[in-house]
Amino acid sequence: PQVIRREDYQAPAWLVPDIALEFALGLELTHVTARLSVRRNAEGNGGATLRLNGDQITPLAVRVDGAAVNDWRLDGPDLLLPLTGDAHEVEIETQVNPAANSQLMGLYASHGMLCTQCEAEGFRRITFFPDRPDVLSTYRVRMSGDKATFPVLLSNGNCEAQGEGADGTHWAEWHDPWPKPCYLFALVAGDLVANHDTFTTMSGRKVDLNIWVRKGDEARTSHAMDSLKASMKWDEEAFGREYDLDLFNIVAVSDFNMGAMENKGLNVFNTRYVLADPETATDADYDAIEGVIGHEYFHNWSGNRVTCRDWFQLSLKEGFTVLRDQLFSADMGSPAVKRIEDVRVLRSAQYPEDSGPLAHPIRPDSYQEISNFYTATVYNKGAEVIRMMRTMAGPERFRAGTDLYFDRHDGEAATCEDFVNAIEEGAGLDLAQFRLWYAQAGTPQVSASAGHAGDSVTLKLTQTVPATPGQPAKQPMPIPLKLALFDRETGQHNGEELIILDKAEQTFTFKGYLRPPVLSINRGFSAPVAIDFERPVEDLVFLAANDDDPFARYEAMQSLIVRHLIAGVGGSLGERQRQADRAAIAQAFEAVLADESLDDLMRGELMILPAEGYLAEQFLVADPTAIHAEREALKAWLGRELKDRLTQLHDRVSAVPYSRDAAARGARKLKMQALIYLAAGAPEDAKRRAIAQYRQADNMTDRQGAVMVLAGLDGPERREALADFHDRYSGNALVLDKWFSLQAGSLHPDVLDHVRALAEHSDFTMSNPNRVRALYMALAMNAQAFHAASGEGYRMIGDLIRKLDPINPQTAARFVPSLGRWRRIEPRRAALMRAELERIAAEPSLSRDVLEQVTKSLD
Ligand code: HT7
Ligand code: ZN
Repeated sequence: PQVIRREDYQAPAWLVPDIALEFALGLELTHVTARLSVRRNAEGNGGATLRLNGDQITPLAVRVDGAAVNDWRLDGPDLLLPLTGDAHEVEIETQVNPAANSQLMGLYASHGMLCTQCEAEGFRRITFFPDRPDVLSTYRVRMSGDKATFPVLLSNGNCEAQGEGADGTHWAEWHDPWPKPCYLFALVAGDLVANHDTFTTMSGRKVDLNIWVRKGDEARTSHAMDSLKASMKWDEEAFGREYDLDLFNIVAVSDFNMGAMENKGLNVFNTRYVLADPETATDADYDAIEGVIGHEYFHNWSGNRVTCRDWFQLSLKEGFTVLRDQLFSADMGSPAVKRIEDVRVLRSAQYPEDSGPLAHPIRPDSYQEISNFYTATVYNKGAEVIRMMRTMAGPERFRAGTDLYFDRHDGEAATCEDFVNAIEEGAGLDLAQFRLWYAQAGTPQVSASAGHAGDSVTLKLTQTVPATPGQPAKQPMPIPLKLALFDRETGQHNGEELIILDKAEQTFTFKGYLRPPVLSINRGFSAPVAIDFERPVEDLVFLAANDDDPFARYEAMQSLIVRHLIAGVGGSLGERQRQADRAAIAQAFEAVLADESLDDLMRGELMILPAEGYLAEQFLVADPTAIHAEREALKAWLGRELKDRLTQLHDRVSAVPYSRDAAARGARKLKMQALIYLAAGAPEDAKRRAIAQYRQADNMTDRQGAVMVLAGLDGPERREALADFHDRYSGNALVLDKWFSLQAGSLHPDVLDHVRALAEHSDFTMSNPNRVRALYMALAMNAQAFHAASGEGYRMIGDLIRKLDPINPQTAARFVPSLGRWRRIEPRRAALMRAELERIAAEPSLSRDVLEQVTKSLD
């Protein structure tokens, strides 16, 4: 397989300042004419031949400066065209069958509409073009099609003309004044209706906003519209960024490989991140919609106005935009809860990448298939790396840095190095050593030990960055750690400090402490590192009850539980210690339940047990069944021990009426947490409560929570609730996805049988990525079922990958990492996982996507 390397970058030999596209639209046959004005690039060093990328297309006709030519040739999927001068008009005709496009890349049909997905390399499936992000063009698009099938015709920019054609057709012409790479091109044609609104920008320009959906869905777009307007305003205030067109369109599509796409002026969204009402969307769904709408909107500057030079720079736009959407969501709701949620995602999705066979730096050095690099590392760790710069500079100086970055690179295709340079200059930081964060993979491990003598505290810190594939030895990186030293009697500290650990080993001294203080370190999760700090249980109980940094409080609670579970799984926990640990954990829970200074959203957060995946990360070689059993045992013990408190809690929060305000959302979160513990410790009681909650539910958060609990328990109530849930929402694809996920992710011992039956259900289809993920991602993340000793869970995921690969390779490849972690799993299961990977590798014609992930996982 061909390996693309970052160090091989060469400027494009030819530029394409303008392109005119003409589409004669049809669901089964769309004819495309592309007119490219091409100009030799003075900075490129290519020859006279123009290379245009293609993928599964053939040219029907090629013309240069108006005359048909036949001296072109195909080089694999690409078209090579010899040119004599420095500037030409190149015209190429192609045709595609959108209905047959099951990969959902390029131009495809979804429920009778046509839409495009061009990032990263989908444009080459529509027409021949230099499909690379550093070739920027202005686009004119004319499309025509049957008016009854495609009453709405959309593309980027502004609609400049439209009219009627012959035989019931109509047409529209769109022009986007902003030069853009082809990955930001979009076209949508279909029978859609819009929720329309307007936004007035900070300079007083009125922007028309439309959210386009299928008829009947328009009533479920108001939260998305509110989120869009809030995003536009926030980006003006927080980053000084104003929207730059008179129109902003969003289209919701039910067949989509990812969450959404930031095409210029025409964002295309997975319906999942647009449609919501209280009856069908949970509070988590509402939050996700706000976050993704913000994310795509913020790309208008971080991604579109300043784009990437090449795909190795992906984190330039994605890491930065994730940080921007995280800051936005924090400002819209609870910053403390948002930070905890973001860290939970990082630990459960990114840490395993960093410690597995697919580990890569946030700016990778090579790839075979770029779609495999839309990862939690590039996105979420990328955001953490930029957040560290913000922490070191402070928000104002960081803003000066981003202002400089946007000013300096507006209209350009930039690099991560350009970004760091701008922050360095604008914020006044020295980031020479910090650049290692872009180059080195792996989660740094920091060990801490503290000593006390006289009035001095000495904190000794060491750091190591683990070896990762292709990177056996690492250098120390600058790690900004926020800390505070608490007086254990007064419960106060003298103010937060920021220290930078930038050597392999360093000692920091703090004076003025007559008693040994309690150390709160990595407050706010100021650095994406793992901290190992041996300390007495009492200190963790103290911080869990007293720390004024909400993240640190959560972290203390988690550490208390993590160390107990690790000892339990490792077999080093005597009965006396088990009882003592449990008492300390129960005491911390009691404190959380009783603390009136906490709001319920935060209280709910503090009650969530560490995820099994995160616990598995703590072991070099993990036994997932033992981790699951130990975690469930603690949950059940807490459910029994705190039964009265939990039932009171469930009663209190059940009385809070539905609303979208923070208090009511907090109440629903606690309702769920109370039920989870009761289901483990007092199942009969939990079952009664869940049934009542299901019957009384006037919103999806409560209803889904109740079904989730019932789905894990045995008995007729389980069957009845699931049947009712299915029938009630039989026409709603997004809720049916929940129905599949709830069963595949449940605690029920027969999950594998359930998944097997669900795969045969008439509502299941391999052609819709949401449905595939709903069933199989939930299974792959359900440790108890996925890691069944028989290996059946592995077999089911392996079978899925092999069956899905010819249909949708991108989605299939996303399942490989679950099997790829075999080296970190106990030997018997590891052998079964590896065997499954080998079975996939033996398939005769694997996609590049799956092949890359499988071979790297077996290496
Ligand atoms: N920038 C978008 C990435 C994306 C994508 C990538 C590969 C294949 C399909 C895709 N759909 C969207 C999404 C984002 O991060 O904003
Ligand atoms: Zn993005």
